[in-house]
Amino acid sequence: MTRLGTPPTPELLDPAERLSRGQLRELQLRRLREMLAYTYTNVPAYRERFDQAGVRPEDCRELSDLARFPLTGKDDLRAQYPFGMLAVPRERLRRLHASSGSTGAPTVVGYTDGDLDTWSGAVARCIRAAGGRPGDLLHNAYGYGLFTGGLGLHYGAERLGCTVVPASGGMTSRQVRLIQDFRPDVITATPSYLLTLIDEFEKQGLDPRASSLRIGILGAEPWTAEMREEIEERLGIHAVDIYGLSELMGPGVGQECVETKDGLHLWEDLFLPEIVDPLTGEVLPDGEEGELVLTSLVREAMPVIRYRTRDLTRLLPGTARPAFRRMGRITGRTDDLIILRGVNLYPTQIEELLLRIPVLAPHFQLRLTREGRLDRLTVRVEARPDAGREQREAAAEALVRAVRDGIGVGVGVEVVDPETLERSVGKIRRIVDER
Ligand code: DLL
Repeated sequence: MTRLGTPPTPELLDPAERLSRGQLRELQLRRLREMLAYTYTNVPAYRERFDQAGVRPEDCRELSDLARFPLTGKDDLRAQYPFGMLAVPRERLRRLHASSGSTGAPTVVGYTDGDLDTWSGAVARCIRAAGGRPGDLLHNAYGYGLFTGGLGLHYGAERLGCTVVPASGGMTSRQVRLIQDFRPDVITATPSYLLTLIDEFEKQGLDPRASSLRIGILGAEPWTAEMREEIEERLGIHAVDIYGLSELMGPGVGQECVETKDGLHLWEDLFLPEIVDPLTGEVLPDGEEGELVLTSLVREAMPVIRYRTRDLTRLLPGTARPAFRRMGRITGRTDDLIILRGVNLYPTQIEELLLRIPVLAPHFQLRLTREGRLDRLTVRVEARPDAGREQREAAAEALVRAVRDGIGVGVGVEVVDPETLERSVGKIRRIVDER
């Protein structure tokens, strides 16, 4: 494994990263109370919702009082499309981003100068926690555009003092060339796109492990510990997880520290996390798995109170940054839940199982079909390049067994030739629903 950067000395950290847990909680309460009042005054849609629920900003006297306020869903934001959630006049926005809108009206996110500043600061903090340092060369392969990944990482890296290569997603063979020629230290990409890049290195006859890269900052989609191992092994880097969502800002809500690699520290001076039961909305204690709900604590253009992320995880105590709680790896999104003959399963569970079978490559798709009244799931997965027919058959059987024993449901497995499944250039779509 490549050398691990030394942990940042205290003077390298942001003032907020040096707070004690007690000081951080005081800061959170002050900011939360201000944020509730600001939102109530400036966003009519929130004022109505608070009034309907019979709560006023001044009812929040301690952090746990937040549970009295209504939850906000994606539909609440969509209902205000495009600018109804803004707390400032449109002229004060410096930038707009939007979610893809593949499942309805897109959600629009606006940023003031102040918001862009907060965002760059948060992302700079992430890159540093991942082991990046001023002066590093950073190859940014997140997509540029309305998606927050490209520009979010870009300005955060500049803020930290890195040299940024704004590669964006796609044109993969050229990206390999740029990496060979510019010799970056850090790469930022979705894990699925980084795999595409690693494959391209090999296709060009290059050894990915011989590249200059030391660190990968990977996120925007669910990935497993097994996928981390695959990427670290093949590229010879430290791969760490970054989390965020456009509704709250973009990338930079949470980051895994390279020295511990034990889940993502949430920057709780900027975002207040809660975990709720996805069905009842009831707040769950730390350690229990449920849906992550986030409240912005520092935001001008578009404050969000108790936003339901649909992401499933749990809250854990801080480690490398002791004051900040961590969240476990996201196990899945409630939207990606597959219910197969009564059994719940997420694509990450399949990823975990198939990567333990050496003949299978980390490229897979889950195809849902219906036969009569029965739903059927077929895992289409590529074989590793050198696998023979018998090995493939044995691997398919092994995966069927692993899913039956591990998840408790029968699936079909089709092991396909290398390079037959569509490659990711950004966020990968694992589920193909043909029902
Ligand atoms: O994906 C922001 C981002 C860009 C994060 C680059 C990290 C790196 P959205 O397009 O709004 O924003 O999608 C947000 O992506 O609710 C999760 O479901 C998923 N997601 C993001 N990061 C992770 C992660 C960006 N590390 C949605 N692990 C979120 C698992 C993630 N899922």
